[in-house]
Amino acid sequence: MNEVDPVFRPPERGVPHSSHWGTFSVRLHDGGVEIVPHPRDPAPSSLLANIPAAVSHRARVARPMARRGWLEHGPGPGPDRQRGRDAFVPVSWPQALDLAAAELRRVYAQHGPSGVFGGSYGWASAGLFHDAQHQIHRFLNLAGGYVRSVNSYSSGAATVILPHVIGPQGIVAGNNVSWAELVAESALVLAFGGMALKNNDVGGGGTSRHVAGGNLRAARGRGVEFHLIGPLRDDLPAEAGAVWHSIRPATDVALMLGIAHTLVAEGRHDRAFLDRYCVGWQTFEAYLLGHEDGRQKDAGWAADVCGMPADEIVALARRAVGRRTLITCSQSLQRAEHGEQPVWMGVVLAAMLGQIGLPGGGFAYALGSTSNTGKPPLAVPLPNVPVGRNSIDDFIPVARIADTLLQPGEPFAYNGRQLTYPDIKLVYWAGGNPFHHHQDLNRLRRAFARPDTVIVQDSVWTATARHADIVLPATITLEREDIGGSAGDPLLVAMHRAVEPFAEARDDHAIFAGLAERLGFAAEFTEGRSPRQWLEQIYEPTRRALIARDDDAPDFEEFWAAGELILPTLPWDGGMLRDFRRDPDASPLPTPSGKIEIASATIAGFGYSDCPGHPAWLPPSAGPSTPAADRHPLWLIANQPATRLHSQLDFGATSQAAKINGREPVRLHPRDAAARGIRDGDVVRIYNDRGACLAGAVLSDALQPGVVQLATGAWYDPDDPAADKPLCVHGNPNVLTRDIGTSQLAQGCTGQLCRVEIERFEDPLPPIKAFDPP
Ligand code: PGD
Repeated sequence: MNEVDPVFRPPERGVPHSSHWGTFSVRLHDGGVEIVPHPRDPAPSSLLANIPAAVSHRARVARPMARRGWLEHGPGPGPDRQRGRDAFVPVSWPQALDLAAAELRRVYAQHGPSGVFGGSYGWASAGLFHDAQHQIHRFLNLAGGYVRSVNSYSSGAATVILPHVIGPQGIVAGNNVSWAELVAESALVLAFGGMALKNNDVGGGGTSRHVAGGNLRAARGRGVEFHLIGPLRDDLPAEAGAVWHSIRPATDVALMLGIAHTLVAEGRHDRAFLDRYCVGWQTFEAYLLGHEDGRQKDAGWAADVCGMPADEIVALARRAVGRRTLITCSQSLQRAEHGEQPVWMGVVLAAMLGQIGLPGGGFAYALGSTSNTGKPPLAVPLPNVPVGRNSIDDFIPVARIADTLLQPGEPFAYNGRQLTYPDIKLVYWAGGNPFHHHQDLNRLRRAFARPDTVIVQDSVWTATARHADIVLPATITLEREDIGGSAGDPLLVAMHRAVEPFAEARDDHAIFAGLAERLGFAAEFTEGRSPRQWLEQIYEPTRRALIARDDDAPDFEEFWAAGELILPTLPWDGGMLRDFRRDPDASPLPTPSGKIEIASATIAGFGYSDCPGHPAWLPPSAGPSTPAADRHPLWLIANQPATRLHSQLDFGATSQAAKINGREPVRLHPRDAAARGIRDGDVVRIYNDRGACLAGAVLSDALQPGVVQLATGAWYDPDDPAADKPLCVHGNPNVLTRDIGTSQLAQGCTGQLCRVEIERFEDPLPPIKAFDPP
């Protein structure tokens, strides 16, 4: 499929703009803003309809605020741990900046940079200059340094395991198998965790063309056979015409082992490929055949674990041989306990089929998990704001934030290293919402009670802002100028300002510039440039690269006036894996052996029981017949929402339209509903030992019985903020999820799965207050 539509014309009217979920233009009306999708986008996202509400919603932070207890008693949580429960007091901008600057000065003087947590994880907004992550890291680097976070909530396990096994995530999620190759070359796709279209709505930084649906249709039209493996039928859209193998949650590795065992038992694995391109086969084969633990991982064994009949496993293994088979692994699979294993085992299965490095074959991590994977890479660099250098190297794996705040000084393992949690006194967050993204929110509340000071910059009253001491109102992208672009999308967008800033909101850059001025490094932070001059400055390297290629290279004024620029892309060449396949000696992989590591001596050397030296079936600690499952028998899948990006714009039209009685919809199988006397549209209480929330029941046979699904992103809304374990009346699943790392290797987020029970909620419905300012 052609990635760049030759008949494309720039939008003729409206203010050009961009978001993580699509490029658009803004038309201004008396009553507000109208969002018009970019004409080049074949399948614009319904998430665009969330944007108009953001312009003046009551959830916007109108002016700087400070927590009363913090103002009156000074930094520190206070003996009553009032953070998140206390009242807020409005303060002027000069006051707010003076307070924040004085506290930064105090903490740096008394505790140094290792007392400041600036990991500040979060998706923020599209726009390469105002990106909150760039701004906060540039600011904190100049302020003296900070404890950073590494990896992401999206891909915590894969990012760490892949370099040990095959190479950096970029080569297996990026320049490896493209959509175009899938359409043209693949014969069979085994999609572990699927390729849900809702996830393809979103591409970090912006996306001008939503191509997944069209490519799936084209592939099916060419006869590509899709198999969806997972407990939710709609994780592959109808256009793929997939065979649905509804296995139990968290058992993909067992199924993969059953397929692998069948290949070996029938002599169908590609021994030549394993010999030439891989190391560690014998070690893994001994495990597979039960020489290690006396247990053959055959199809019968796998069937018992995953619930797919043994004869279907055998049939699937046979169908995967002798044709161009692509194994994909969604990000969701690795966002669970032992999340390293499905990624590693997916690579091993693809190696056993001898397909790695072939067009449309092998293993593709996260193809179909975001809008911008599987598209050709850009041929020129994107505009980029330098963030400078951090004076310290202290870091935490990003999903260990609550452990950090609760357990300062305690040791923990990470990727072969023994590290110590820092003693954080000041937390500064801009562009993220940990009370959306982190697990076990009641535990996170205890963690957020610990530091001396929490500063949050956001445009809206998220639960994170409500747990801060100083809240600084940030603009939304519509209120500022920027350049939109993403490494996986060819359109560079001149994001013009569409509306005036809401109330007293300021750009993150302006807020940090004001702090930098008080702290004595304003000139270093702004380099004397206005935001517009910054845009011109960061555009220049892209333009120079275009000139060097003899491509159309408009100057900044021309680009700005045109509203956009299509950047050249590189031809898809299969990258490092294809070179490796052609000649493994001349083009070794960047793994310790230079080959695909079916067993890893490095990982074995770490001695982690939760991540051994080869892929293995490690039963989840909340699996069948465990105390967790006995008490709360349903698996909850807390996945990405279809109606918003994470928690962003939960008050928007698309997100609100899906709510039931104002609550987030929870899907459950009619059989599970009947057993509990639950009807479609009932408000239900979902609970386990960690917490409870309300949600609106939607009965659906698109789920496996025993599985319920509640998307992330409903704003946390405790009925009684003073309680230890309040009921979230709105439906945030992270009050239920468990706060443990994937393993000692990656320590990634495991928010995807946990055990719950559900009952009808019979009490009077509590009001939703999440969108009311405190
Ligand atoms: P967002 O809702 O996107 O979630 O977690 P993340 O924190 O990224 O939060 C972004 C915040 O930034 C919003 O509050 C928004 O208002 C604010 N913001 C936007 N633009 C700006 C700006 O310009 N300036 C400032 N100052 N603020 C801005 C997402 C994370 O959640 C991710 S990536 C994943 S993949 C995880 N997924 C799961 C999961 O599958 N299951 C569970 N249970 N939990 C998850 N959490 C993770």
